Amino acid sequence: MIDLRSDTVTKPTDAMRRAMAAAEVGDDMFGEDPTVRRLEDRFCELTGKPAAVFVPSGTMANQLAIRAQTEPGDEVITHADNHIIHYESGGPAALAGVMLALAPGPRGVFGADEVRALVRADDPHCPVTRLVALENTHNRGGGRVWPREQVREVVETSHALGLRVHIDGARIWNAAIASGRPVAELVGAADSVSACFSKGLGAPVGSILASDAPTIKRARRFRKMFGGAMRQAGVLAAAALHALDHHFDRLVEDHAGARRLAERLAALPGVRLDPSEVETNIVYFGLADGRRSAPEICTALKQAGVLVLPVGPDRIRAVTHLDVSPSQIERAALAAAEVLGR
Ligand code: TLP
Repeated sequence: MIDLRSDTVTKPTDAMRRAMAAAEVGDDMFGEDPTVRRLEDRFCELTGKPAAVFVPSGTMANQLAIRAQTEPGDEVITHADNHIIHYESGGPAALAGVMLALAPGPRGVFGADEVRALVRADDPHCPVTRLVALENTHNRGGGRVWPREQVREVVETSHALGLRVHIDGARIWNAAIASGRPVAELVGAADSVSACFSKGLGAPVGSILASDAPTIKRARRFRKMFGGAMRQAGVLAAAALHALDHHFDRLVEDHAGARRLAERLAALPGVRLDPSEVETNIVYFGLADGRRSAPEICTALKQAGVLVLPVGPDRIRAVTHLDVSPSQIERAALAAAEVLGR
């Protein structure tokens, strides 16, 4: 099976497993796991933020960022297509008790104007707008990289309005490789940033949140409250450190593979896709002719040995990663030609 459903499906390599087995560990709840500390320090260096906390998942990193930077009843401005709305089980409402104000914009990106339009007046009738949350790369936006200038504008405008900014950087690594810029530059003056080691970097578990020290202190309390404080988590942090050392630069291969796949798909009848929009490792394509639904096409592709994800009635997602080789991408394109050409 060629599994293109997500970059979360990667399995730890033998070298990663050896690094995990050799990890020095301690009780992280007592702040005594040296490998977790090393990973948190490394992420601080990468992002230019003073403090970080290792967590089990990207969802928890985002939810801690929201909970730590808001109070119940506050409002968070975010793009209507962001992961925190669609795929975090209603966490912002359930865990932080916040409202979400939805910004429009092409493929997951919005600008300073949208922030200005959505920020609430200082009026006791209204919720308090407290946080702006953006996502880079943007998952449902087809792995789109936020233009750096636009991040800067949104952050500056938000700060001028007294709002904090969180970046869901689950795939910030892909954004860095695609734009050729260091992570710290992409994050800029945003107040918090999360990132995942368990997606394109290929670690089995683990995400992280960086911010200023008081925010991370608060996030650590909520991590405990949400059940995400771990003990000898160094075995997981070791996988993440190994991933940063060995799987970061190679993301360029995933991006090339996604572009090749997109070009092949775009040439098929009834497929709606602009390959020039594929900047990183995520390819979404639409089914234009209405003959078969996305779930039907996905079932047919599965029978041909290729797993992809239906995202709605006429949209499908394919994601490249560490565990798909160039020849497997070629085979997936051939299978798609066979299924969609029928
Ligand atoms: N996304 C998963 C699914 O939940 C859709 C995927 O397969 O892409 N932020 C972004 C932008 C993400 O894409 C994801 C995972 C997360 C956060 C959450 O990470 P996890 O799965 O570790 O909770």
